[in-house]
Amino acid sequence: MNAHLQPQTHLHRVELKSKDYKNETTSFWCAGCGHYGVLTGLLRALSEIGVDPNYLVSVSGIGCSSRLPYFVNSYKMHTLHGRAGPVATGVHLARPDLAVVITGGDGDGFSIGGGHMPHMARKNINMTYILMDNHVYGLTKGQCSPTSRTEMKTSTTPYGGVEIPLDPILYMLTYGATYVGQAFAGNVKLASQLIKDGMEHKGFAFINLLSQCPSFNEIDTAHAFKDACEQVPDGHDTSDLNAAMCAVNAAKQVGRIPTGLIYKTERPTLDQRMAELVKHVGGHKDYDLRKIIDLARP
Ligand SMILES: Cc1ncc(C[n+]2csc(CCOP(=O)(O)OP(=O)(O)O)c2C)c(N)n1
Repeated sequence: MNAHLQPQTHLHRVELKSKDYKNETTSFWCAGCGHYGVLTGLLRALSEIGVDPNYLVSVSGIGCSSRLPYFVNSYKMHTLHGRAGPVATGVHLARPDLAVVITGGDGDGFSIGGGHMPHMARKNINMTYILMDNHVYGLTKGQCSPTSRTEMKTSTTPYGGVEIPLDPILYMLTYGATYVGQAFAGNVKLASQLIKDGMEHKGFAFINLLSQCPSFNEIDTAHAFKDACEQVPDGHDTSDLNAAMCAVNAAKQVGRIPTGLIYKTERPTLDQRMAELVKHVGGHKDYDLRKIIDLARP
């Protein structure tokens, strides 16, 4: 097996400042957008880890949030709406020695891309997913998203919503993500800490960053997010799945948003399991494609 096809055991590291991870493209979100906080947090985390940009791939779908890779000094793939996950999975399986970071919005991840989310988590694919959760479709000018609060009036829900919002944290806990954290995007210190730990974690790391949209979400302002966010209590056992779910539910019941590291566990990753399987069957097999096609013929 080529060296670069070996499962990733460590990140390739260099010593760089966070500004070195910012490329020359000017970031072009609206003034006051929370996505700037996510970008700053990511750049800081990359510098603290010292990720080598030559071994870093940022992948996104479509949305304001999905523009983030444009601004990062890394390899990047700006893919189809909702399809960052499968593309990133392909990158990771082809080159497990690369660090793969997905960034995208709540619409991209949980509407059109919703079918992919549980599978990245349950397969424990060794990549980091940063959800830039502004509770609205920003790029297309303010439609309701799966994380929109019911009372929020949008262009598609002018009288308020008729559904309860999806909770990305409970969702990821349910489907087996092995690292789950949440922060307000304006809390760059916490956001970068979670991203750093998530990228160093071996497995699927999901980080929900609550990011205000000053143009199309009037209720979840920076102040509202900041006020509602509450660090999980001291002594919270981050290795206990039930405790994690209870902590989230308890906070939600009193209108709070739990932040910090919510859950972390170790489980074999997809690339580890695939490597074990290949070893078990005695190495990669050469298949005669013609025979397989013939077998599939009616
Ligand atoms: C197949 C397809 N359907 C719909 C769209 C239109 N579209 C582009 S971005 C977007 C939603 C973006 O919202 P979100 O992912 O929450 O990101 P934000 O812009 O809020 O950061 C939609 C519906 C599209 N580009 N492609």
